Amino acid sequence: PQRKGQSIALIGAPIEEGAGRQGCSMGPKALRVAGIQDALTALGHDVADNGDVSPRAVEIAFDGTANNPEIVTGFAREIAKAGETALNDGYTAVYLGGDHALSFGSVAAALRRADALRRALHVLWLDAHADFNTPQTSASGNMHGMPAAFFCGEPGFGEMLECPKLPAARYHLVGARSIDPAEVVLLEERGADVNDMGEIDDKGIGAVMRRILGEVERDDALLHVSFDIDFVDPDTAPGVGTTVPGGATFREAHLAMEMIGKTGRMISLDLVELNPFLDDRGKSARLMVELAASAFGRRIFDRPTQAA
Ligand code: B3U
Ligand code: MN
Ligand code: MN
Repeated sequence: PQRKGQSIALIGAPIEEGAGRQGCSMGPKALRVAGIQDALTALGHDVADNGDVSPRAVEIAFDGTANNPEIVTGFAREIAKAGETALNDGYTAVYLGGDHALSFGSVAAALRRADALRRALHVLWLDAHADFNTPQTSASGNMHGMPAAFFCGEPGFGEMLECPKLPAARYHLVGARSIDPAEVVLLEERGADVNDMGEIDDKGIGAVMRRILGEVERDDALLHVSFDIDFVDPDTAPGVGTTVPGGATFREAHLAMEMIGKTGRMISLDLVELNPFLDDRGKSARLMVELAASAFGRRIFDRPTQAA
């Protein structure tokens, strides 16, 4: 059930070097201006703002194509450290992105925490993309397209970051509508749980989410949620660098977040890929704040929902 009165730590991760264009570094500020702290406090939670992590560029290179590996790795390590500390101190971590490369660090922190507690972790990836490239498969070299391959244990990331690996069956992609051919092959081979937009159109977002969250319950697992704003249709959320038409509606996104909240199993949440430079008068930033509130218990009316 929904956990009331949680301690929540906001962790700003102003990374943009994983993306192909600039602007995501302004995301943490935009989410703060849009009122993320007040929105979660109003729900009865205790919300600490831990500020932004500052990266230390490290010397690292990958075989293949990977842009800005030094700064992305520097960010990933600092994010993992800040996240792990917050989780160990009993906080639910909310990462304010920043491009999706922040999830190299945030998921590493969640995996370390679950491992320490001897609990299984599931990762729910709400995204138009699979982010399952490696430096060997990526055509763009943009590392925001790679974190899921990394934490599912694909080779090619060298000494980037220490963390336990996620079995691919516990990587649940929802909302996909742009997956590269090499990613399709890898996702199939590894047995990842891919739910594209066709699946949502066919079954409904409620049924798709119920099946996934049922697996989380079955495993008595913890949940990390990675919310890429391009999961939502660009007409509704224009503040994003890589727009893909045909995304989730406002209402589908809210229902998904409400269902996540009701499980009481989410230990960490990424809010990523917001590009305030491309946004329309704060529209996308405000939507992300509202969706986070739904995941932390905001309800229109507390109706009982069908169990898993
Ligand atoms: N799969 C492509 C495109 C992409 C992934 N994530 C975003 N775009 N935002 C790539 O570059 O890996
Ligand atoms: Mn993404
Ligand atoms: Mn995406």
